Amino acid sequence: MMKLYGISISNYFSVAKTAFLEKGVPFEEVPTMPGDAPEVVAASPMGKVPYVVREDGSTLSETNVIFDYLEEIQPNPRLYPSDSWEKAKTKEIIRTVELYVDAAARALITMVYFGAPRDEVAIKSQRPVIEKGLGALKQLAVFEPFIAGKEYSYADIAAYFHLQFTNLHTTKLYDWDIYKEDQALAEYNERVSIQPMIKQVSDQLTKDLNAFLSKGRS
Ligand SMILES: N[C@@H](CCC(=O)N[C@@H](CS)C(=O)NCC(=O)O)C(=O)O
Repeated sequence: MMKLYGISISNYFSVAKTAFLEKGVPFEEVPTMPGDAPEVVAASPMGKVPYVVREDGSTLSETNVIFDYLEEIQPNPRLYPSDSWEKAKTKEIIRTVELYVDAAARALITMVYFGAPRDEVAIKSQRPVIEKGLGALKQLAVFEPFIAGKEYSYADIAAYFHLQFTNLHTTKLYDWDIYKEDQALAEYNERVSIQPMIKQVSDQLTKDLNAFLSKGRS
C-alpha cells in the first residue's frame, strides 16, 4: 500500500489526503513534519510535505503531480474534466491558487503559526500581493457551481484548503475575512465544505490546528 507522509495541520497534506480519499485509493498516513531530516529530503527534495512512498520505496513529491498520478491509476471518480481544454483550465486554477494565493499568505506564516512578533513592514507590503493573487483566482473561478465549472474537481479540493489557510492569515493579520467581503466566494465555500471527504479532512485539520495554535499561546 502507498504511504502518504505529512502532517494534518498542513493545508497541502490535507489536499493530497482528500484526493486519495475521493479516489478510494488505499493509503497509510504517516505523520511527518516537513524539514531537513535526511529521510524527508530523500523523498521530497525541498523538505516539503506531502509526499508519497510506494511499496518499492520509490517516492513522489508535489501535490499537483500526486493528483496527476492518482488520476491515471484510478480514473474513477474523475477529478479532472475529460475535455482537454477544460482540464487545462482546471490546472490553471490549481496553479493560481498555489502560486499566487497560498504562497502570498505563506510569506507571513511565522506570525500566524509560530508566534513570531508582528512585522508591520512585511504585513503592509504583503497585503497587495495577497489581493492580487485572490483577484487572479476570482477572475478564473467559474462557480457553476464548482470552481472550474459543472464538475467537482481537484481544483475545488486545492482551493478549499488553500483559501482556508489564506483566510487564517488575513483574519489574524488584517482583520480581513476573504469570505465576508465576497458573497459568491462565501457561498462557494459553503457548498464545497460539505463534500464528505473535504469535511472529514477539514474537521481533523481544524481540530489539530487549534490544539497546535493554543499550545503556542500557553
Ligand atoms: N509545492 C509543494 C508545496 C507543499 C508545501 O508548501 N507544504 C508545506 C506544508 S503546508 C511545507 O512543507 N512547508 C515547509 C517548508 O516549506 O519548508 C506541493 O505542491 O506539495
